[in-house]
Amino acid sequence: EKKQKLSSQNASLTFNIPKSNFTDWYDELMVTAGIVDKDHWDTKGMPIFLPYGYYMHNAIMHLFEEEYNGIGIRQCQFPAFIPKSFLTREAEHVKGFESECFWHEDKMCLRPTSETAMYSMFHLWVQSEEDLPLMVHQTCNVYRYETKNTKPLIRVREIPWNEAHTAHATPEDAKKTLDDFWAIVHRVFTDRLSIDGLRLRRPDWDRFPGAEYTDVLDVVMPCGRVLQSIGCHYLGQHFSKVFDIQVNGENSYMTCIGVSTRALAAVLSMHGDNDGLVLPSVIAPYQIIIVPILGKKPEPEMVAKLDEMKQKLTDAGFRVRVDMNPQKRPGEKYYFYQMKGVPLRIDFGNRDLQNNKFVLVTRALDGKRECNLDDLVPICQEALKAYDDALKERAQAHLQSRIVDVDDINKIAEVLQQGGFARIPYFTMGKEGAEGAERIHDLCNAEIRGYQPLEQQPGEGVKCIVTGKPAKYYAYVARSY
Ligand code: PR8
Repeated sequence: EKKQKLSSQNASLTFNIPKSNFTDWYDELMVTAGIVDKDHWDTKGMPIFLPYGYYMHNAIMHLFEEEYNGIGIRQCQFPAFIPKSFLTREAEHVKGFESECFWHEDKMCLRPTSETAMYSMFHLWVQSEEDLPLMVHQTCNVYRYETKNTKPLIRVREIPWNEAHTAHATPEDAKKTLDDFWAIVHRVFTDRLSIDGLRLRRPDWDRFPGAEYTDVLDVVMPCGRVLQSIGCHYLGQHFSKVFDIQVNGENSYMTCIGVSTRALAAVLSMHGDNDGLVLPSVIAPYQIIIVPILGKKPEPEMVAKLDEMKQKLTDAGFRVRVDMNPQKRPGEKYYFYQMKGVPLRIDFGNRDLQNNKFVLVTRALDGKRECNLDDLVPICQEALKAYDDALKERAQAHLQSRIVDVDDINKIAEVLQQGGFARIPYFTMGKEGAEGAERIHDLCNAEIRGYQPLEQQPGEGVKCIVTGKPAKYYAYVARSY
């Protein structure tokens, strides 16, 4: 059975796990749709990225790379091994990461993240004012010795990602770059990938090791648990002090941001449905599949027309395929491409050839339409835009429906039954708040994920629902991956 699944050419594959059973749906779809192979490689948390899945991850990385290049962050590539003496230099950083490192006996580790590698070079590259800001990014793999349950794309030990790192002369300049990062995250996640999440500032007890503060993008998954899909950190001078990155005696102010295969996991989970994947057009390996309805022996006229259609669509910038496989019935092909999440399908038979028509079916939206073949390109352009917009609307409505205000600690668990966030008034995000967070955890098995830095916080008279003290923040509580 496994062997059969490996062949992505096998168009008889259908997918029939309801999304309401999210864990099985996700695990099974990863394999059936050809995203990863986790069953034939015996290393925990390191699945093989198959071409269909890798295309999409790579497409997301390119979206970020282009955005970063656009604001002058230049791409580079550092070695995967980090000398122990570098990793251990920033005290909090090493404390946070040493148990997650794959250590090599030669006093090195595989990078769990690249601050210490890059900043040991920033020390050399920053000599004078002209060298600031120094901004680089790299697309690479990092390695973390994850001990919790691993899960394809979501929690892996070899993590394909992109990380950007910047150093600035002033805190203002560094923080402006953080604003740029969030604008980029919005453009990529919301405008292009049609998904949405909450930007949250993590409490002090849950910061990135070595950061002054940490902002994340938490996406509510279909099962109701949240997934941290972006980590964006203000490092202040923590690293520049110990790596001696300075100009005229002033240590630099630093930032970093990382985006991993979790972005793809969020996209696939959010948009998919009972029939399989539903892909936003920007990452779909092919956006249009043409399924001809052929007789035993296709007429030359038919073949020529299909070639012409494919060419026209390709010239207009679409990624298109024609499935000429005579072994499979059109019905089998429909199910297969549905499962693969191809946004648009064109059915084309002899009758259509004679009438100068084609039939257009949009994935996940209702209805089949008969269209005039002369309008092939504009109709596909419109249909694809409407499709991406519909996905975006659906995702935004999903997020909004998953935020519920709660004013009684005993009601949090009930609200979290349906998943998403419970928003509670809370007294602090400082380290002294950790105890109350633990109480919440014990009571309802959920975490304080943080507060929205751009949201209006509670006014006078609002009380923390855990301690009864004046509430300074609206804290978002959720169960997470
Ligand atoms: C940093 N330093 O490291 P971060 N599997 C998949 N994705 C993961 C995993 C994993 N095991 N662990 C983390 N991520 C900073 C920023 C350079 C770049 C994803 O930050 O530790 C999560 O989405 O927050 C996380 O937010 C992101 O990588 C960046 O990791």
